[in-house]
Order: sequence, then C-alpha cells, then structure tokens
Amino acid sequence: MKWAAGIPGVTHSVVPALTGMGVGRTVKLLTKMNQKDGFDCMSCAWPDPDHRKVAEFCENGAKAVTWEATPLAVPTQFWASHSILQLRAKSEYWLGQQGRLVEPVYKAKGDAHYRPISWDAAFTVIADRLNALSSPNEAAFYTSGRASNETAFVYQLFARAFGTNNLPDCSNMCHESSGLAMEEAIGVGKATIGYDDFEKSDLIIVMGQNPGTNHPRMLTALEDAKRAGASIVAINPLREAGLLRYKNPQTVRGIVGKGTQLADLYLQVRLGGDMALLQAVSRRVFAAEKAAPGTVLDRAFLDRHCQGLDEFERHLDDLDESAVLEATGLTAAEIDDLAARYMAADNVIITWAMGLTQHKKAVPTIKEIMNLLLLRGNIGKPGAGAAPIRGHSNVQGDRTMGVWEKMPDAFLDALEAEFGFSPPREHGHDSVQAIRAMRDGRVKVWFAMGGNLAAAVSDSATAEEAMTRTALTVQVSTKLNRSHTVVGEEALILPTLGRSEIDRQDSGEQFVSVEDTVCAVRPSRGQVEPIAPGLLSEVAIVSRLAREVLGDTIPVDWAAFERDYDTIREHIARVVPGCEGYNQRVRQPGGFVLAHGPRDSRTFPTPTRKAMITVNELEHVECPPGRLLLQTIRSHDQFNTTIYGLNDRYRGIKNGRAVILVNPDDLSALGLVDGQQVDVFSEFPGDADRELRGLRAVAYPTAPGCAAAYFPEANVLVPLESTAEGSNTPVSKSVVIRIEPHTERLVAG
Ligand SMILES: Nc1nc2c(c(=O)[nH]1)N[C@H]1C(S)=C(S)[C@@H](COP(=O)(O)OP(=O)(O)OC[C@H]3O[C@@H](n4cnc5c(=O)[nH]c(N)nc54)[C@H](O)[C@@H]3O)O[C@H]1N2
Ligand SMILES: Nc1nc2c(c(=O)[nH]1)N[C@H]1C(S)=C(S)[C@@H](COP(=O)(O)OP(=O)(O)OC[C@H]3O[C@@H](n4cnc5c(=O)[nH]c(N)nc54)[C@H](O)[C@@H]3O)O[C@H]1N2
Ligand SMILES: [Mo]
Repeated sequence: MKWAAGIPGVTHSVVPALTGMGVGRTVKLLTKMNQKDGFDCMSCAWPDPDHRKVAEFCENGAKAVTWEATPLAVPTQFWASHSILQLRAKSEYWLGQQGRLVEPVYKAKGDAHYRPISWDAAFTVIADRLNALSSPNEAAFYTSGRASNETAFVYQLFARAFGTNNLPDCSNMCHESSGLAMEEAIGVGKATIGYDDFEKSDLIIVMGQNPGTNHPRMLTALEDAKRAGASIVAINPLREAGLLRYKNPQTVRGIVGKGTQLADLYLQVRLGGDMALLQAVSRRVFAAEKAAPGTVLDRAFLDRHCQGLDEFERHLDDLDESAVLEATGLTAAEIDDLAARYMAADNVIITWAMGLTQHKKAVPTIKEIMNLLLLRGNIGKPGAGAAPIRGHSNVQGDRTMGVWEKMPDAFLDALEAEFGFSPPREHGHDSVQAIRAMRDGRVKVWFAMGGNLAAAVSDSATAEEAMTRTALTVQVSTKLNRSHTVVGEEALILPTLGRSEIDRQDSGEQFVSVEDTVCAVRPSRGQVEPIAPGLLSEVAIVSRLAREVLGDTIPVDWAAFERDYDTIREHIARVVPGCEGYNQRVRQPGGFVLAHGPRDSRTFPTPTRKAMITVNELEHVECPPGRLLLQTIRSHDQFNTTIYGLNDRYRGIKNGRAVILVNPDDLSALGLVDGQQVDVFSEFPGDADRELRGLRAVAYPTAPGCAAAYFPEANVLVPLESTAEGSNTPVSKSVVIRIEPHTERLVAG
C-alpha cells in the first residue's frame, strides 16, 4: 500500500471504537478528543487542537481511546482462576484483551496468585516495605509518559521527599538522546517550532520517523505545508507508506482524490547512516560558500549567535566521502540533491524520532542536525527549526515537572524553597541502570506509574529476571501487561482512572494538564463515567501513599493535592520554570505555550550563551560479512507494548507479528526465500548470542544490509549493555544479527 489514511483509515478507526465501547460512549469520546473543552488524546504527542475539525482524531488515536474506554472489566474471579505463571504464558495481546483493571490485587510471599486487597491494606504493605529499606535508594519510581503534569509533579515530589532521585522514565528509552544533544547545542532540549511553522516552511526533512503510523496528525501538517509550496524529503531505510502518499480523511478532496504525494525526495539510508549523511551535507554547504562567498552561510546569525564554526569546517575538510557512501548506502548524486535542496530553501524544518535516537551514536547524530540547521540560521525564525517529535502524549510534560533521575540543582533548590525539605542531590537510576540495579539486588522495591518496563526495555530475559529478584513490585495500571507477570516476592497492581474518565474528588470534578511536542500546555478533562466506582486517580494514589509512607515528617499537605488539583498547580507555578500563573494560564482557551529562548528570541541558555556548533567524530556500525543490522519498529496496530491487532496495514503485513523484513537481495544471498521460517541471533561482543526463533522472513524493500522486526517481541535481541553514548538509551535500531533457517531447539538429554 502506497498511501495512508483515506477511507480505510476512518473505517478502521470507527469500527473498533463501535465494537469496543458501545455507540454512546464512542460518539461522546471521539467528538471530545483533542477539542478545547475535551480530553487530550492519550496516543502520541501531536494533538494540535488549534487546527481542529469536528472529528479531530486519527485512526490510531481512536484505537487508543477504544482500548482504554472498553466497557470490559477484569472480573474478581479472574485472579483465582489464573495463576501468575499462567498469565506469564499469555501474549501481550491476550493480556490487553482482558479488560480494565478495577480492584487492587496483591500477591503475598510464596503465593502463586494475585488476590483482591483493600486500598488501605495495599498502602500499608507499600509503606511498610519502603520504610524498612536500609536506604531510600533501594526503591525506584518509574513513570511512563501518559501521566499528567499533576501526577508527575506530585509523584516526583513524593520520591524526593522519600529520599531518592531514582526516577527512571520511558523517555530514557525514547528521546533522551534528543534532549541531551539539543541541550548541548542550543540550551533547550525541546522542539524549536510551533505547528504553524509547517505552513511557513520551504523544506521539511523527516528523518527516522514514521508519522503515518505514529504521529498520523502530522501528515495533515505535511499536506498543508506541501500545498503552501514546501518540499518534503524523507530519510528512512524503509519506504513508509505515510511518507509517500497521503489521503486526508477529513477533507472531501482527500477521500475522493488520489491523495497528496508527500515526499519529493526519498533517501533510503542505511541504518545508522544519518551522521555521515548530515556531515556530508554540511560539507557541501561549506563548499558552496567557498565557491560563492557570502551567499550560502547565514553569516549574520553565525557571528552573533554561534560558536565553533571554524573548527567544524576544518573537521569536515577531512571527511572521507567514500566512508560516507558506505555508511549511508546512498549515491553521491542523492547526497548532492539533498544538499542542493537544503541550500535552496530559506526556511528548513528537520523532524525526527526513534530512527535517530536509538543508535549508539544518536547524540552526536542529533548534534549534526543542529549543526546543519545553524549554518543557515534555521533556528528561531518562522518556518524553520529542529523538531524531535515526542512519543507518549505527556512524556515532555513529565520531564518539565521533574520526572528525571538527574534534574538540575536549580529545580531541586526550588523544591526545597517551596516545601521546606532537602531533596537528595545524588543522581538516580535511569531505566537501564534500574534494571541492572534490580538484577544486582541494589533496588528492592519497584514502583511503576504506568508503562510496561519489562517488555519495553532492552534484553527482555534479563529485565524479567531482574524484576523477579525484587522484594516488592507495585504497578499503577489501567490494563494488564507483561510486567504484571514478572513479580517480586510480593507484588501489587493498583488500578487507576484513564484519561478519558471523569475524575471526581471532594472539591468537585478535576481536570489535569499536559504538554505536547511543541511545548503547548493545555487542560484535559475526562468525559465518561469511570469503568468502576472504586478506582482512584493517579494523584489520589500518590497522595494517599505519601501520607502513609511519610506521615507528617515532611511539611507537605498531600491531602489537599487529592482534594483539589488547583493546589498542585499553585506549587507548579512556583517551582517549575515557565509555569508562573499556571492555574490561570492553563485555563485560557487553548492553554498556553511554554517560553523557549532559542525559538522565541534566539537566546541560547548554554554555558557560553551561544549556540554551539560541535565537532563529532564519524563512526558507523560495523556489520561483519553475512550479518545484517536489525531495527525494531512499531506496526500500525500497536501502541508501544500494547498490541491492538496483528496487522501492519501500511506495510502490507497481515495476520501475525512474528516476521522479519529483509531486503530481497540479502535474503537470496543468505540462501533464504520469502516466507521461510527463520531463527534470528543477535551478536554482541563479550556476550552469548541472544535468539528469537520461528520468524517468517519477508522479502521487503528496506535498505541493503538492513532488517526490521517488531518491538516489543524483538527486545529479546537487544543487549542490555548496548546503549547510546551519553544518553544510555538502548540501541534498538541497529542490532547486529545472523539469520538461519529455522530449526527446532535441541532439548538436552
Ligand atoms: N500508533 C502509535 N503511535 C505512537 C506509538 C505507537 O506505538 N503506536 N508510539 C509513540 C512513541 S512512545 C514514540 S517514541 C513514537 C515513535 O515514532 P517512530 O519513531 O516513528 O516509531 P518507530 O516505529 O520506532 O519508527 C522508527 C522509524 O525510523 C526509521 N529508522 C530506523 N532506523 C533508522 C536510521 O538509522 N536512520 C533513519 N533515517 N531512519 C531510521 C524506521 O524505518 C521507522 O520508519 O510514536 C508514538 N506514537
Ligand atoms: N526494541 C525497542 N524497544 C523500545 C522501543 C523501540 O522502538 N524498540 N521504543 C521505546 C520507547 S520510544 C518507549 S516510549 C518505551 C515505552 O515504554 P512504556 O511507556 O513503559 O510502555 P507502554 O507500552 O507505553 O506502557 C503501556 C502500559 O501503560 C499502562 N497505562 C496505559 N494508560 C495508562 C494510564 O493512563 N495510567 C497508568 N497508570 N497506566 C496506564 C497500561 O497498563 C499499559 O499496559 O518503549 C521503548 N522500548
Ligand atoms: Mo517513546
């Protein structure tokens, strides 16, 4: 399939909604999604309610809301009839189909089952175990990026009041590399654009991102940009349907017409080849400037705002073009074409996602994006900028609110001034470090605010083993997942309200707030009755837990937080930079946009007060002969570890996720044929091979030497020790693998 959305997109979105939720609930929720008085879609971080139409959702947003708002609840007898081991044998898909979690459940030491428990008893168990630890650092508090700003703020406050910075989050596995590279380059780790910039742009380069599936509403922005005259370049080892051609289901033209051709140039780069490509383009920019001085570089901008230009130019003088061709797998003509387009455009936006962040050299690669943009002043002017497109709907807000294992001292100082206790200063564990710490017995209590770390993090086998070595695992969740089946000696599941549900507290109905990928903060109000009467909100859970664990040792009025979320927002206003007047501003129509120095005024809060052009040594992944580089990707029918269905429509894959996509030439060179059952082994120095058996090989036009399989299943192949330099993000997009014809595993004896 070469085009995305259109009529199949709309019918695919509405059909599951009608079957999963019942008609009334569906219509109510889908018409309130991403509207100014509605709730924020819990799928990706691209809601863009300013450009709203009546049905402001995409196919995958509709799947996300259907999945959450299902009328199905896990019945009480479920826990007696399924042991934890039996649940562990079930697929992620099956677990998600069991319905919403509606009562707290507890697994006692030695018990094989979870059993219902009261909220009070659950909080007592957690408080006893936390308070018995010999150091607060023996606990870790994970967050997945769906938590609201209010939850995130109260949660990090609780962890720090308890005494630890062990606040790993999903961002560690996601855009950590982007945040780090951008902080170093321009002093702010967030996108320098607003949604309106797309229409003002001349050239949009989409790198390492599959928006048709993962940020479907971004296709509308690309289509609008295209109609306003922009050209679009896609850089991706896979030819993703959403980037080739798009039919907008919200316009009649989109439904009946042929759709808009999106990418004017499609570069099928090799996995991990982007750093070489970006350096080669920057080198061409310098060469053109040399040939026609004063016409290519934005000298005024560079002189006034940047540092490091000359070193960068000298470094690129030595760039080995043959190494570039090998790393990228592209022709010199293709690179020339990209460079010419870049230089011909006054305003350029570069967007990216996991195709860039999950590589060993992710941080320097993203710094090369910043270098290239800075050369022609493409930061802080209309229609131009750097745009990491965030994943989870509030992953960016959670960070703003302090969920990070290494928040800067200024934030901790502000917490101290506001609440009158001394937060710990020692950095905590990120996600990969937390797994190591559980494996080695250094973290004994694991608390997760959402998410599914056992499945999401690299090296599933090690991760699961690590979680089972803890004394207590506690997971605040809406639905069952794999992580609930890999438990500590004791374990708790605490069910919670979903974002689509009305949140009633003693002072009345509450709303929460979220920040999207372009720093826009807005309220989100639940719309439907909660699935069950006994559910607590995330804020209520943290507030009650904090009271139970800390008593009145710390002067914080936790009960007030639960009663009225405005109280939390008053603290946010005083602690979090840029959130002054939070309660008032978030209530303005459409919310507000957080200040951003580089975007708003070309002020760069780096140590030098300049934007930093950096020198990065080129290195690309060596792939030994007979081996391929594997990337792990999302299908069209999943949200991270949540599996909605077994198809990947835009890639033409049906009825099963156990596939590996391989270039047809590579397949035949390996003596394999399309459709054959194969076993995949990953090779990492100093480690035994990891294996994933029984995949179906699919001949697929990916870049030569590259392969792709679905996350989370393929996480067994990603070594825990293989992480990006600087950000420690698992290297999920370039795993060295060997493929062999499938054999049944030999059983010893
Ligand atoms: N429906 C839906 N929406 C989602 C999600 C979901 O699972 N389902 N997940 C959310 C989350 S948390 C996130 S972070 C985002 C993820 O959004 P994406 O980053 O789009 O997700 P991936 O499936 O990881 O796709 C990576 C893309 O990068 C390409 N790529 C891989 N390696 C390279 C490389 O070396 N160079 C280049 N140039 N390209 C490369 C792949 O071919 C693929 O197109 O989506 C968010 N939105
Ligand atoms: N190999 C490989 N691994 C990857 C990636 C990859 O591309 N390849 N991508 C990485 C990325 S980008 C990310 S962001 C991580 C994702 O890592 P996580 O965020 O940990 O995983 P999710 O699958 O998004 O979490 C889903 C679970 O969250 C719970 N949940 C859903 N809604 C709510 C809610 O409103 N409240 C609460 N409390 N719980 C809720 C449900 O129980 C659900 O099962 O995975 C990473 N792992
Ligand atoms: Mo993500």
